[in-house]
Amino acid sequence: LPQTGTGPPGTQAQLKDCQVPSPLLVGPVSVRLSSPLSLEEIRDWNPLVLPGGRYRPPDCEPRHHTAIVVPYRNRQTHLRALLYHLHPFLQRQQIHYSIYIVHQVGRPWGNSTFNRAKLLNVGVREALRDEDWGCIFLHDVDLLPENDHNTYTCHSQFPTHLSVAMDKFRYRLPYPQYFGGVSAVTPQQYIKMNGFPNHYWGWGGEDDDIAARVRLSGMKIVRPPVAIGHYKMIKHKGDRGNEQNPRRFDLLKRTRLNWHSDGLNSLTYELLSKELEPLYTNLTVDIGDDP
Ligand code: UD2
Ligand code: MN
Repeated sequence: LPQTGTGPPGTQAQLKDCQVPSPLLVGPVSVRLSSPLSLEEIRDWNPLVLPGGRYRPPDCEPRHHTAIVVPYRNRQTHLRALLYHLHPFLQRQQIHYSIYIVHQVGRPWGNSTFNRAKLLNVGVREALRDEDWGCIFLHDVDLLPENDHNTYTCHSQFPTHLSVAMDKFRYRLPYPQYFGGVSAVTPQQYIKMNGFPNHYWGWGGEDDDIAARVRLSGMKIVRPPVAIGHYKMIKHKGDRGNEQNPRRFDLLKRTRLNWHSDGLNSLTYELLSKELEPLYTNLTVDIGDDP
Protein backbone atom coordinates (compact mmCIF):
# COMPACT_ATOMS: atom_id res chain seq x y z
CA LEU A 1 0.00 0.00 0.00
CA PRO A 2 1.31 3.49 -0.78
CA GLN A 3 2.22 5.57 2.26
CA THR A 4 -0.22 8.49 2.54
CA GLY A 5 0.97 10.37 5.61
CA THR A 6 4.24 12.12 6.18
CA GLY A 7 4.52 11.11 9.83
CA PRO A 8 5.81 7.82 11.20
CA PRO A 9 3.74 4.70 10.44
CA GLY A 10 0.58 4.48 12.50
CA THR A 11 0.05 8.24 12.81
CA GLN A 12 -2.63 10.10 10.89
CA ALA A 13 -1.76 11.87 7.68
CA GLN A 14 -1.20 15.56 8.36
CA LEU A 15 -4.34 17.43 7.29
CA LYS A 16 -4.21 20.85 5.68
CA ASP A 17 -5.67 23.74 7.67
CA CYS A 18 -9.32 24.42 6.86
CA GLN A 19 -9.87 27.26 4.39
CA VAL A 20 -11.10 30.70 5.46
CA PRO A 21 -13.94 31.25 4.82
CA SER A 22 -15.24 27.72 4.73
CA PRO A 23 -16.14 26.74 1.16
CA LEU A 24 -19.22 24.96 2.54
CA LEU A 25 -21.05 28.13 3.66
CA VAL A 26 -24.37 28.87 1.98
CA GLY A 27 -25.32 32.23 3.59
CA PRO A 28 -28.97 32.79 4.53
CA VAL A 29 -30.91 29.63 5.35
CA SER A 30 -34.60 29.24 5.91
CA VAL A 31 -35.38 27.96 9.34
CA ARG A 32 -38.07 25.41 9.88
CA LEU A 33 -39.81 25.85 13.19
CA SER A 34 -42.74 23.47 13.16
CA SER A 35 -42.66 19.78 14.08
CA PRO A 36 -38.94 19.14 14.45
CA LEU A 37 -37.63 15.72 13.54
CA SER A 38 -37.03 13.02 16.13
CA LEU A 39 -33.57 12.66 17.67
CA GLU A 40 -33.08 9.44 15.67
CA GLU A 41 -33.86 11.22 12.39
CA ILE A 42 -31.55 14.10 13.27
CA ARG A 43 -28.80 11.61 14.02
CA ASP A 44 -29.33 9.98 10.62
CA TRP A 45 -28.88 13.37 8.97
CA ASN A 46 -25.61 13.92 10.86
CA PRO A 47 -23.67 10.65 10.55
CA LEU A 48 -20.30 12.23 11.39
CA VAL A 49 -21.39 13.57 14.78
CA LEU A 50 -19.84 11.47 17.57
CA PRO A 51 -21.42 10.56 20.94
CA GLY A 52 -21.65 13.64 23.16
CA GLY A 53 -22.52 15.79 20.12
CA ARG A 54 -18.89 16.13 19.08
CA TYR A 55 -17.60 16.81 15.63
CA ARG A 56 -14.39 17.61 13.83
CA PRO A 57 -14.09 18.21 10.10
CA PRO A 58 -12.86 14.99 8.45
CA ASP A 59 -10.75 16.47 5.67
CA CYS A 60 -9.03 19.55 7.09
CA GLU A 61 -7.45 20.70 10.34
CA PRO A 62 -9.98 22.96 12.10
CA ARG A 63 -8.88 26.46 13.11
CA HIS A 64 -11.52 26.77 15.80
CA HIS A 65 -12.50 24.70 18.85
CA THR A 66 -15.87 25.73 20.20
CA ALA A 67 -18.07 24.40 22.99
CA ILE A 68 -21.76 25.29 22.77
CA VAL A 69 -23.35 25.54 26.23
CA VAL A 70 -27.16 25.52 26.47
CA PRO A 71 -29.02 26.20 29.76
CA TYR A 72 -31.94 23.82 29.79
CA ARG A 73 -35.05 22.48 31.43
CA ASN A 74 -38.20 20.99 29.93
CA ARG A 75 -37.89 22.29 26.35
CA GLN A 76 -37.82 19.03 24.38
CA THR A 77 -39.22 20.34 21.09
CA HIS A 78 -36.98 23.41 21.18
CA LEU A 79 -33.98 21.19 21.80
CA ARG A 80 -34.79 19.04 18.78
CA ALA A 81 -35.20 22.13 16.56
CA LEU A 82 -31.86 23.49 17.82
CA LEU A 83 -29.98 20.25 17.21
CA TYR A 84 -31.56 19.86 13.78
CA HIS A 85 -30.29 23.31 12.72
CA LEU A 86 -27.07 23.69 14.65
CA HIS A 87 -25.28 20.48 13.73
CA PRO A 88 -25.33 21.08 9.95
CA PHE A 89 -24.72 24.81 10.50
CA LEU A 90 -21.53 24.18 12.52
CA GLN A 91 -20.33 21.47 10.17
CA ARG A 92 -20.60 23.89 7.26
CA GLN A 93 -18.34 26.22 9.26
CA GLN A 94 -15.73 23.43 9.57
CA ILE A 95 -15.36 23.94 13.29
CA HIS A 96 -14.31 21.36 15.86
CA TYR A 97 -17.19 21.56 18.32
CA SER A 98 -19.26 19.91 21.00
CA ILE A 99 -22.77 20.70 22.29
CA TYR A 100 -23.42 20.67 26.07
CA ILE A 101 -26.95 20.72 27.46
CA VAL A 102 -26.88 21.85 31.10
CA HIS A 103 -30.01 20.42 32.57
CA GLN A 104 -31.22 21.88 35.87
CA VAL A 105 -32.87 19.52 38.34
CA GLY A 106 -33.62 20.28 41.95
CA ARG A 107 -33.86 18.35 45.14
CA PRO A 108 -36.66 17.22 45.38
CA TRP A 109 -36.54 16.32 41.70
CA GLY A 110 -37.39 19.06 39.27
CA ASN A 111 -38.98 22.06 40.94
CA SER A 112 -36.38 24.65 41.85
CA THR A 113 -36.38 28.14 40.33
CA PHE A 114 -34.53 28.31 37.03
CA ASN A 115 -31.13 30.04 37.01
CA ARG A 116 -29.77 30.60 33.53
CA ALA A 117 -26.50 32.33 34.44
CA LYS A 118 -25.49 29.76 37.04
CA LEU A 119 -26.19 26.95 34.57
CA LEU A 120 -23.92 28.73 32.10
CA ASN A 121 -21.15 28.82 34.72
CA VAL A 122 -21.55 25.09 35.26
CA GLY A 123 -21.47 24.45 31.52
CA VAL A 124 -18.26 26.42 31.04
CA ARG A 125 -16.51 24.64 33.89
CA GLU A 126 -17.58 21.16 32.80
CA ALA A 127 -16.82 21.79 29.12
CA LEU A 128 -13.29 22.90 30.01
CA ARG A 129 -12.76 19.67 31.92
CA ASP A 130 -13.26 17.78 28.64
CA GLU A 131 -11.17 19.81 26.29
CA ASP A 132 -9.07 22.95 25.93
CA TRP A 133 -11.82 24.84 24.08
CA GLY A 134 -10.71 28.11 22.51
CA CYS A 135 -14.22 29.52 22.52
CA ILE A 136 -17.39 28.94 24.52
CA PHE A 137 -20.83 29.80 23.25
CA LEU A 138 -23.69 30.59 25.63
CA HIS A 139 -26.78 29.66 23.68
CA ASP A 140 -30.51 29.84 24.40
CA VAL A 141 -32.23 26.62 23.36
CA ASP A 142 -34.91 28.46 21.36
CA LEU A 143 -32.68 30.55 19.06
CA LEU A 144 -31.89 29.38 15.55
CA PRO A 145 -29.23 31.16 13.48
CA GLU A 146 -30.38 32.11 9.99
CA ASN A 147 -27.07 32.81 8.26
CA ASP A 148 -23.99 30.60 8.43
CA HIS A 149 -21.65 33.52 7.78
CA ASN A 150 -22.30 34.24 11.44
CA THR A 151 -19.39 32.07 12.53
CA TYR A 152 -19.36 30.35 15.90
CA THR A 153 -15.87 31.53 16.82
CA CYS A 154 -14.51 34.01 19.35
CA HIS A 155 -12.85 37.41 19.09
CA SER A 156 -9.34 37.19 20.54
CA GLN A 157 -9.77 40.16 22.91
CA PHE A 158 -13.43 40.79 23.63
CA PRO A 159 -16.65 38.88 24.35
CA THR A 160 -18.96 38.58 21.36
CA HIS A 161 -22.69 39.03 21.20
CA LEU A 162 -24.08 37.09 18.24
CA SER A 163 -27.88 37.36 18.31
CA VAL A 164 -27.97 41.00 17.25
CA ALA A 165 -31.00 40.76 14.98
CA MET A 166 -33.86 38.56 16.13
CA ASP A 167 -37.27 38.25 14.58
CA LYS A 168 -38.83 38.92 18.00
CA PHE A 169 -37.15 42.36 18.11
CA ARG A 170 -37.92 43.02 14.44
CA TYR A 171 -34.34 42.20 13.48
CA ARG A 172 -32.76 45.00 15.46
CA LEU A 173 -30.75 45.28 18.63
CA PRO A 174 -33.32 46.12 21.35
CA TYR A 175 -30.84 48.32 23.29
CA PRO A 176 -27.09 48.99 23.01
CA GLN A 177 -25.94 46.94 26.04
CA TYR A 178 -28.16 43.95 25.18
CA PHE A 179 -26.25 40.67 25.68
CA GLY A 180 -29.04 38.05 25.82
CA GLY A 181 -29.68 35.13 23.52
CA VAL A 182 -26.39 33.94 22.04
CA SER A 183 -22.98 35.19 23.15
CA ALA A 184 -19.42 33.89 23.27
CA VAL A 185 -16.28 34.18 25.38
CA THR A 186 -12.80 32.71 25.35
CA PRO A 187 -11.75 31.02 28.61
CA GLN A 188 -9.41 33.99 29.24
CA GLN A 189 -12.24 36.51 28.84
CA TYR A 190 -14.45 34.39 31.04
CA ILE A 191 -11.85 34.33 33.83
CA LYS A 192 -11.23 38.07 33.49
CA MET A 193 -14.90 38.88 34.12
CA ASN A 194 -15.15 36.28 36.92
CA GLY A 195 -17.72 34.35 34.90
CA PHE A 196 -21.41 35.03 35.35
CA PRO A 197 -23.52 35.83 38.42
CA ASN A 198 -24.85 32.87 40.44
CA HIS A 199 -27.68 34.62 42.26
CA TYR A 200 -30.19 35.58 39.57
CA TRP A 201 -33.07 33.16 40.15
CA GLY A 202 -35.95 33.36 37.67
CA TRP A 203 -36.35 35.34 34.49
CA GLY A 204 -34.39 38.46 33.61
CA GLY A 205 -31.49 40.69 34.56
CA GLU A 206 -28.72 38.12 34.35
CA ASP A 207 -27.90 39.07 30.74
CA ASP A 208 -27.51 42.74 31.73
CA ASP A 209 -25.34 41.71 34.68
CA ILE A 210 -23.10 39.76 32.31
CA ALA A 211 -22.87 42.78 29.99
CA ALA A 212 -21.93 44.96 32.99
CA ARG A 213 -19.18 42.48 33.97
CA VAL A 214 -17.70 42.77 30.49
CA ARG A 215 -17.44 46.53 30.94
CA LEU A 216 -16.34 46.48 34.60
CA SER A 217 -13.51 44.06 33.82
CA GLY A 218 -12.17 46.45 31.19
CA MET A 219 -13.51 44.79 28.07
CA LYS A 220 -16.19 45.67 25.54
CA ILE A 221 -18.75 43.75 23.51
CA VAL A 222 -18.10 43.02 19.83
CA ARG A 223 -20.81 42.05 17.36
CA PRO A 224 -21.24 40.72 13.83
CA PRO A 225 -23.00 42.97 11.29
CA VAL A 226 -26.79 43.13 11.71
CA ALA A 227 -27.23 41.70 8.22
CA ILE A 228 -25.74 38.34 9.22
CA GLY A 229 -26.60 38.17 12.94
CA HIS A 230 -30.15 37.03 12.15
CA TYR A 231 -31.93 34.59 14.46
CA LYS A 232 -35.40 33.18 14.80
CA MET A 233 -36.73 32.61 18.29
CA ILE A 234 -39.22 29.78 18.60
CA LYS A 235 -42.34 31.38 20.06
CA HIS A 236 -43.07 30.39 23.63
CA LYS A 237 -44.73 31.48 26.84
CA GLY A 238 -42.91 31.96 30.13
CA ASP A 239 -41.98 28.70 31.82
CA ARG A 240 -43.14 27.48 35.17
CA GLY A 241 -40.33 27.88 37.64
CA ASN A 242 -38.85 30.79 35.68
CA GLU A 243 -41.13 33.64 36.71
CA GLN A 244 -39.83 37.20 36.39
CA ASN A 245 -37.29 37.89 39.07
CA PRO A 246 -38.60 40.86 41.07
CA ARG A 247 -35.14 41.46 42.58
CA ARG A 248 -33.37 41.89 39.27
CA PHE A 249 -33.32 45.70 39.35
CA ASP A 250 -31.86 45.78 42.87
CA LEU A 251 -29.31 43.14 41.97
CA LEU A 252 -28.23 45.08 38.90
CA LYS A 253 -27.48 48.12 41.04
CA ARG A 254 -24.92 46.05 42.94
CA THR A 255 -23.10 44.36 40.08
CA ARG A 256 -20.24 46.81 40.45
CA LEU A 257 -19.74 45.78 44.08
CA ASN A 258 -20.46 42.09 43.67
CA TRP A 259 -18.83 40.90 40.48
CA HIS A 260 -15.45 40.24 42.09
CA SER A 261 -16.88 37.98 44.78
CA ASP A 262 -19.78 36.31 42.96
CA GLY A 263 -19.21 34.29 39.83
CA LEU A 264 -16.70 31.71 38.69
CA ASN A 265 -14.80 32.00 41.99
CA SER A 266 -17.88 31.28 44.15
CA LEU A 267 -19.56 28.62 42.02
CA THR A 268 -20.85 25.50 43.79
CA TYR A 269 -23.05 22.75 42.38
CA GLU A 270 -23.44 19.03 42.25
CA LEU A 271 -23.04 17.24 38.96
CA LEU A 272 -25.57 14.41 39.14
CA SER A 273 -24.75 12.79 35.82
CA LYS A 274 -23.00 13.28 32.52
CA GLU A 275 -24.21 11.31 29.51
CA LEU A 276 -22.79 11.22 26.03
CA GLU A 277 -26.04 11.26 24.08
CA PRO A 278 -25.78 10.78 20.31
CA LEU A 279 -26.27 14.49 19.54
CA TYR A 280 -25.18 16.26 22.75
CA THR A 281 -23.51 15.88 26.11
CA ASN A 282 -26.14 15.95 28.83
CA LEU A 283 -25.04 17.44 32.14
CA THR A 284 -27.64 16.96 34.84
CA VAL A 285 -26.90 19.32 37.67
CA ASP A 286 -28.26 20.37 41.04
CA ILE A 287 -27.50 24.07 41.48
CA GLY A 288 -29.65 24.51 44.57
CA ASP A 289 -32.57 26.91 44.80
CA ASP A 290 -33.41 30.53 45.49
CA PRO A 291 -32.58 30.93 49.21
C1 UD2 B 1 -34.45 36.40 27.05
C2 UD2 B 1 -33.04 36.26 26.52
C3 UD2 B 1 -32.30 35.22 27.34
C4 UD2 B 1 -32.31 35.54 28.80
C5 UD2 B 1 -33.75 35.76 29.26
C6 UD2 B 1 -33.86 36.30 30.65
C7 UD2 B 1 -33.56 36.63 24.21
C8 UD2 B 1 -33.65 36.04 22.88
N1 UD2 B 1 -33.12 35.82 25.15
O1 UD2 B 1 -35.08 35.17 26.73
O2 UD2 B 1 -30.96 35.08 26.87
O3 UD2 B 1 -31.52 36.67 29.06
O4 UD2 B 1 -34.44 36.69 28.43
O5 UD2 B 1 -33.55 35.34 31.61
O6 UD2 B 1 -33.80 37.81 24.40
N2 UD2 B 1 -34.84 27.85 29.79
C9 UD2 B 1 -35.21 26.49 29.81
N3 UD2 B 1 -36.26 26.10 30.57
C10 UD2 B 1 -36.99 26.95 31.32
C11 UD2 B 1 -36.63 28.32 31.30
C12 UD2 B 1 -35.55 28.74 30.52
O7 UD2 B 1 -34.59 25.67 29.14
O8 UD2 B 1 -37.93 26.52 31.98
C13 UD2 B 1 -33.62 28.27 29.06
C14 UD2 B 1 -33.74 28.13 27.56
O9 UD2 B 1 -32.46 27.88 27.02
C15 UD2 B 1 -34.24 29.51 27.20
C16 UD2 B 1 -33.41 30.40 28.13
O10 UD2 B 1 -33.34 29.65 29.33
O11 UD2 B 1 -34.05 29.80 25.84
C17 UD2 B 1 -34.00 31.80 28.38
O12 UD2 B 1 -35.32 31.71 28.87
P1 UD2 B 1 -36.60 32.18 28.00
O13 UD2 B 1 -36.45 31.69 26.62
O14 UD2 B 1 -37.82 31.81 28.72
O15 UD2 B 1 -36.48 33.76 28.09
P2 UD2 B 1 -36.63 34.85 26.89
O16 UD2 B 1 -37.08 34.24 25.63
O17 UD2 B 1 -37.37 36.02 27.38
MN1 MN C 1 -36.74 32.41 24.68
